[in-house]
Amino acid sequence: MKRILGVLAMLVAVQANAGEVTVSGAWSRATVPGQDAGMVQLVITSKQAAKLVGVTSKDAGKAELHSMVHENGVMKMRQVAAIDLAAGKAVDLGEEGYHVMLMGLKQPLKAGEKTEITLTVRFASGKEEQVKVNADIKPQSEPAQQMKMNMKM
Ligand SMILES: [Cu+2]
Repeated sequence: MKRILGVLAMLVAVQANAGEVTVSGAWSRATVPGQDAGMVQLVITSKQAAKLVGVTSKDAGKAELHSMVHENGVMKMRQVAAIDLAAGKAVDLGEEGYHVMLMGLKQPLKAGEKTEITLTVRFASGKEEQVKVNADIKPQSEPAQQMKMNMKM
């Protein structure tokens, strides 16, 4: 019994040390020649109520949080200051109409490689957490991905 309690205590300790924020399924599409911007999609979950308030990228001159909105039948992208993250809820940026925009790419996004972004999450307490994310770069022609992009755009 003591041993089991010890194991449980260890598990609890490991969980407490884990970040408050988890990110999964981060991906971007490979760029075509001449394209110097890219989008990253991901699913983010915060244990506490928080907001995604910023993003940086070493691979791009500038990274921003963007929304996509339909306006008179035209899809427009806009920078947003923050994206709400309800406690414990997995937020799929794509499904919510958001994406991370990479502008002024320093090099093409090549399929099979990864691009790293750093997200800034601000909790209700005001405390912030930086979350490094490696997004998989997928080929242009991957059917499943194209389908997804078509649905979003
Ligand atoms: Cu955008």
